[in-house]
Amino acid sequence: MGDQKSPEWSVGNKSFSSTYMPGVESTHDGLQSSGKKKFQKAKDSSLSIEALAQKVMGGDRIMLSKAITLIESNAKHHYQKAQDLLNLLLPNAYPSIRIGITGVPGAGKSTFIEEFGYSLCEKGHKVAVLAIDPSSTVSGGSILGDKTRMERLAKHPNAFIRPSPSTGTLGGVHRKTRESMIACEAAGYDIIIVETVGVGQSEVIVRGMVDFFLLLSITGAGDELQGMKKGIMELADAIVVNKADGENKKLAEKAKREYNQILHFLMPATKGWETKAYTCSALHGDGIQELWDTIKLFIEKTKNSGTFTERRQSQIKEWLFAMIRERLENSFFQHEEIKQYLPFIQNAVMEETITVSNAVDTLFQKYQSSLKNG
Ligand SMILES: Nc1nc2c(ncn2[C@@H]2O[C@H](COP(=O)(O)OP(=O)(O)OP(=O)(O)O)[C@@H](O)[C@H]2O)c(=O)[nH]1
Ligand SMILES: [Mg+2]
Repeated sequence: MGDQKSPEWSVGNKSFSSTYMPGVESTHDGLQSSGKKKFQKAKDSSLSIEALAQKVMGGDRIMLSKAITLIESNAKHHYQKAQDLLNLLLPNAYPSIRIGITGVPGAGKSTFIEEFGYSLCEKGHKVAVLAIDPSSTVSGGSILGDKTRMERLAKHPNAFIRPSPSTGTLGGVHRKTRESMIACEAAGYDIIIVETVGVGQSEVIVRGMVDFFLLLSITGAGDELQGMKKGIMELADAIVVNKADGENKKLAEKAKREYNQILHFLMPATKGWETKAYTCSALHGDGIQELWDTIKLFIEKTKNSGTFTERRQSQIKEWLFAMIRERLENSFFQHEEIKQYLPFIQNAVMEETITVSNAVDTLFQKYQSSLKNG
């Protein structure tokens, strides 16, 4: 299995968020290990978008992988194909439970997802794991990296694991993950787990695309760090202190109590749901069932109260507006006249010969008049 830093369809030399995982030996995740011409092969087989959609909806994991590769592609000519595909898949998306998991590097996310995902697969659920790692350019993130490939889960016939698409704009990664989620749901996956490293803005992005958000924590973080995490704590529907085993068990119980005390004063992330702290040992599988029971109760409660649907709708609305904003911004900054004119305006502002408001007015006049003319 030859690991590589970036698949062949990536643009330029952009490094990838993690080592690109060509897939387990059975290639059941659809990523072939030859390294080269992965997407090319899909094209060579001249599969139409309709046929690809049919295969995805039939639960073919290799085709689901190809579909996601198409969705993640940065190539312009893949964009329309991916949108055509998604239009076919969207009406057939299975009603799923979307769970986000975050935690600092080393908290045990991969170990937890492996254990949790495996137990759900054994119960007959179909579990898809997607990863977002926009922080990787800073931290060299290791989501689904060499160490932990969730091999046991990856081999389960009910599981599908997909590493992070690429670094790049948060908006881009966001779109790709949301659209990949739709593809997984159309393939019949009823539990979608989105993993992200708890650094930077990624938690907010993941919170905005899942029903239940879980913060995986470990002991020894100290009061100072807990204070820092207040923002993240307010996003979480459950805080799980992992590694509650051996000598660490007592400390984990203590951390749980402390978290519960803090949570008492925070705004809950979900209307009508009290966020609580739990302990677990992902390594030994302790506390995993309790957590699943908690998630099931959460889903039942929020579905009954209407909060579940409300949140999904507001998430989709936010996605729409985020994409509009992103497209407007690109349209403005990539506009030829703006590109030429901006450096001069910028200088003028810095030299304080014109005001910022004046500068913005001038730029927008140019932008809008060129839109009208052409
Ligand atoms: N004792 C104990 N160790 C654990 C537990 N869960 C994970 N670990 C260990 O903690 C280390 C990190 O676990 P990972 O699952 O790779 O953590 P991660 O959060 O995915 O880390 P990154 O991918 O680097 O962000 C590994 O050595 C695990 O074996 C647990 O419940 N108990
Ligand atoms: Mg990991």
